[in-house]
Amino acid sequence: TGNQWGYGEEDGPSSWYKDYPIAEGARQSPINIAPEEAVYDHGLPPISLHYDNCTSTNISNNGHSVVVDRCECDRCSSLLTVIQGGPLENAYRLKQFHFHWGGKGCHGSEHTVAGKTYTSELHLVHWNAAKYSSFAEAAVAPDGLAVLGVFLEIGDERGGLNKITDSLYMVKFKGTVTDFRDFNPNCLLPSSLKYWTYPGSLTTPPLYESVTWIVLTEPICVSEKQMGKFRTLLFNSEEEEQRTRMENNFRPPQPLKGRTVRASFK
Ligand code: 1SD
Ligand code: ZN
Repeated sequence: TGNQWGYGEEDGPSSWYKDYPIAEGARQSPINIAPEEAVYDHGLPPISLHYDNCTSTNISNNGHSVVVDRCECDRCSSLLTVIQGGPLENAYRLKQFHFHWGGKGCHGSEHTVAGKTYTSELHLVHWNAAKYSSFAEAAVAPDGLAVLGVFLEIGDERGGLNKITDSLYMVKFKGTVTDFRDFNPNCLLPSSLKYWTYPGSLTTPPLYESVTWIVLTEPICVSEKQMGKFRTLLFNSEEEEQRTRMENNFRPPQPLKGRTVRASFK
């Protein structure tokens, strides 16, 4: 029954531990970030991001979120699309990005800041291709993944997001996928790259404790209309009779268990 997890009453985050006992592990994500308790680390370099326009990517509905996947062919993999610096020992390659969001209102993020939730959270998932030979191998290693988290809040429209929201009608159902070309995730980043970092996990089953989290402090603005388009997606496949809007696909904050959150800024 390993694939039966979701965000509903029966199969939601509070029941994940039954199939995935690591849900109660020592470095689970997300967390509430308490800015007062974060430790400024003057030895933390800035992060640097090099994202190119990957020509062949696709966008899909995996039944839990909408995901933009990069092509893994040699040509695309040779392009330098990486995050480096900050807490990372080497360059981590971008694999995919996806979002978590709420229903109407201002909850939906996974990480919270001093208890504050945001409307949505973007995750750019990278893997340590310098050390591991595949994403799957990296995903189970303590230093295998680096996920960059960006908060979204309601305000002016974010032009760069339209290319994504305009494609969502194509991936309304779970299991659907369509081409998504020439998109550069740079257009979804805030101007400041100030961040918090801590050791954590995937926020969805299998909840592997393999993620170095890098959460940007500055949110980006998106319009209510743009967020509304995410909520037209469905958790269900076309064959299923049930139709449940894809929303509230976030895991709530998990216990810190003695971990230190470091800040790149004073
Ligand atoms: O939710 C994603 C999940 O879709 C998958 O991409 C996984 C990586 O294989 O990462 C999680 S998350 O921890 O980035 N939320
Ligand atoms: Zn995520």
